[in-house]
Amino acid sequence: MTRMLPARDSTIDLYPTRLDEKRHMFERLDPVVYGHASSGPLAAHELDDYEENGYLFFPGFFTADQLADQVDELHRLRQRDDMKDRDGVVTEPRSSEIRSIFGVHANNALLSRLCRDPKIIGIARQLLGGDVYIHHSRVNYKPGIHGREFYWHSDFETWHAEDGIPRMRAVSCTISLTPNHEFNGPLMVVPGSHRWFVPCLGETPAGHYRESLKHQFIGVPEPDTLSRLVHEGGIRTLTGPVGSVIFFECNVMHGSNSNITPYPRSNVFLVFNSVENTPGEPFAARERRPEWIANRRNHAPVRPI
Ligand code: 6CS
Ligand code: FE
Repeated sequence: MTRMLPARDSTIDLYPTRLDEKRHMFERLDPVVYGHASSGPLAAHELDDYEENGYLFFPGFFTADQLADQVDELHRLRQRDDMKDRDGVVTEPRSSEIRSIFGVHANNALLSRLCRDPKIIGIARQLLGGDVYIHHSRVNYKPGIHGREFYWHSDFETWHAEDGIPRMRAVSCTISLTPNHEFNGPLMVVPGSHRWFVPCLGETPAGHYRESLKHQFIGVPEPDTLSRLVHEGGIRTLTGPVGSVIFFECNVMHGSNSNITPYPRSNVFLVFNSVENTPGEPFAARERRPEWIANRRNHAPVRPI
């Protein structure tokens, strides 16, 4: 059973992390599913599945035809020479290729349309129980040959520590724009891990996001904790064709391997947060992250197109 807390004070730190001494993981204090089967596109068994495992996977949610324009856009953006020096564009750790472009829900007409797809918004609203806004969005390119890994982490741990998101009431959504094979660094999740909060070791350095978006060392689990979660829940590798969609709970432990194949693994990545869970001051960092990664200005509910 999830322990529920009646009071809503968004300045109380319920999930202490970035500590100087190891603390054991503990059960989450927030619900996993906030809505009901009657309020959206997901059936009761899908909500139960999400509650239990922390993610839902829909291979072929969109057809490749439906995403043809977005796939073209992905290649166009990558080839533009003026992209690399912009705010919100992150390159690979050991090459100048683009790793991520942030803010695509706001600054790219074609991709923003995809981000407001009625069924995607319907699912996010149903899981989070009402109005949602986008905390951040990005394209993750994971280029061929030089695409480096995303080490194991819980997204919520970072958003709580560095962005001041108080509670676990957010969901990440990825939409594949290339096939995600078992060999080109697809998403791996640890089913059931979302039920545990894993406090992490180490103070957040100044400007941490510049480093962590390329290679994350702070805000990651200790090896023994990761092993425990994996021994309990196993690992699922989410592979599928262009147009596959994954919804994963903000606190599920996940990561992806590097891509040394010639096949890029590119996804649109969206973070939906409940309008009742907006960020305050960071809980474990000295400074706020920039707007392009932690939206504090526009919490207007996303409206489907
Ligand atoms: O920085 C973020 O918001 C997200 N990105 C990474 C690589 N790790 C933490 C979190 O998922
Ligand atoms: Fe993540």
